[in-house]
Amino acid sequence: MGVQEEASSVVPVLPAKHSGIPQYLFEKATAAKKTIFKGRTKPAKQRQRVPVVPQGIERDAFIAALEELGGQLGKENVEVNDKPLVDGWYMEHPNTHDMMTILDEEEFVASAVVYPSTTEEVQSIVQWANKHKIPIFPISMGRNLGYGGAAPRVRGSVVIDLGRRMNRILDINPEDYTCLVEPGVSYYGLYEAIKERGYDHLWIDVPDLGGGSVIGNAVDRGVGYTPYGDHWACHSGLEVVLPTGEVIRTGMGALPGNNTWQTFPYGFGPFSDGIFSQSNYGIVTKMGMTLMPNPGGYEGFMYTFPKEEDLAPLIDIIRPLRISMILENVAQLRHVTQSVAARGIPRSKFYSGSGPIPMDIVHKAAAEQPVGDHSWGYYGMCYGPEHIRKHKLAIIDAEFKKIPGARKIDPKSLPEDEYYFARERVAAGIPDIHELRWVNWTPNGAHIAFSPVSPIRGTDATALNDLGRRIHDKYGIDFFPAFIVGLREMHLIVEIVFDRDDPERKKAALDCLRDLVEEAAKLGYGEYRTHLVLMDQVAGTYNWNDSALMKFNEKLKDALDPNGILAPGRCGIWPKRYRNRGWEMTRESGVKSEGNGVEP
Ligand code: EUG
Repeated sequence: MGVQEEASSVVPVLPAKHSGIPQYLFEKATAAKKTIFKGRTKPAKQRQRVPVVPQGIERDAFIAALEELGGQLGKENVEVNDKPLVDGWYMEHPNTHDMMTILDEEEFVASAVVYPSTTEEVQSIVQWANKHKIPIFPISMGRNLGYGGAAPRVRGSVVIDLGRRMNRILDINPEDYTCLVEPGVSYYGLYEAIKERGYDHLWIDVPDLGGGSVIGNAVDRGVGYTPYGDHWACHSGLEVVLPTGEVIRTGMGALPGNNTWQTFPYGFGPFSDGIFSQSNYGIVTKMGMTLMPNPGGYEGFMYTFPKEEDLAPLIDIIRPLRISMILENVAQLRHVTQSVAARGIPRSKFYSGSGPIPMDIVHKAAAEQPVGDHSWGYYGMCYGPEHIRKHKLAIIDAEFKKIPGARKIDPKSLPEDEYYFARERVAAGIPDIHELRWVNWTPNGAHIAFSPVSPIRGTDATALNDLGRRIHDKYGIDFFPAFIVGLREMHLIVEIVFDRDDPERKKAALDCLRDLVEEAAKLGYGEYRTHLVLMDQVAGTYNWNDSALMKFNEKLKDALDPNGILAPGRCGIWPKRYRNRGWEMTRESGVKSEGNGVEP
């Protein structure tokens, strides 16, 4: 049997394809694609469980319902998912399943994908779903990688791919520094549009990889690396289709004729936006986003620290500097193992044994790299004209050098293709694709994240880092921690890289994640975001006062979505029709993602 697919086609480019790469990254993306397919051994597989029909409706009735929907949207905008599950890669990703699945690949799959072109069509899809009681699952771009990608939580949901036909930039306002976008606008696309219009005074904030949807990332509360790194905090105004088909505009958007929708997020009355992030209460069809002023200069910097134990004192040095904005951006403090992997060289070139790669091998590999050996690397950015930067950089230098053996890396000593420069671009709001490289660590490289939050404190960093190391060792998994430093908290992002064609390593990764979530909760730590497979478990850790918060969430769900059609189970919120029927995924339920039917 041959490999699942070949790297034959060219990488799709913007603006011809809404999910494409900008021209300036074309060669880099082409090279990335080649490397990824070089490491691919996963064979082409026959579909195992077709047709996919969601529970609660008979097959014939479902097919008739899809035909009815095709009549409304046009046949070409309703696709049945009965073809092979092609994983593709980052730039050519599927919208039918999780390309990095940790379960059997037939678990989290769509029954069909539909493509609305307007908010009105989204409303009609929602009305259709209510009429037939069919679960629907909206995606914007479908690049929520590490957290489930495009896959629905309930097997057989009809995925609404909003991005393919709703990808307009409705406004870029160069005076207010705001924009208004549809779900199919990626960071790549927004960046290109701003350049094209000559708005050099406007900056955007981008995550590590720029292919994600600006809306999708914000509603899942993703992060970027400029001072505007908290995407949800920086949005202003939503248009939302409710699970019963009505459409609302939040904040100032409720006032006809306003010109404040993108500048004042709150409007009047309860601030509703929060319930439409990390939830299943509505489908966001438009979102306003604030843009950053070009600071008039910037300078990236990197420091390395030699010892594992430098983590705690360093974090305690970072905290006051970050809160006072001497450290201005959402920076990353990365462990050396991930930095070694970020060269894109497979792990097998360094180590062929089982169990986690020994640290002496990692240090030896790091010593041969341009940055040199270290345990922790801080990637930061200073903004503004030179005389202002100088002042801040001097304070940072004096503080960081309190750690014995701290080294400031001179960017001029690094080759052009070094990872450092990708971090620098990202912290300057220039989208990149470099971060993908460590996925080549294993054959058929996939990743899934463990993402707890803590205050910016050395004791917390150590507690989470020790916990992570201990549990990774237990399962023989390489440990890739990176602290992403917000204003008063840190997201610890631990990426588990695994071979998605190796059932034993997939099981180890899932068992490891279950332990991590459980043990972190015992210490008082919770996740900021999670993968479909962990949503019930993570939601279950937020259980203060007899799970009062989940009871409240369920009350909202039942009021807003009485038929339980919208993204059932997303973020652990199950509608009444699914409750108490074994749909939750926990350690006990193993790898089975479906429950036993739904209420008629
Ligand atoms: C990263 C990855 C995440 C996330 C935040 C940051 C960066 C990785 C996969 O999830 O939630 C380098």
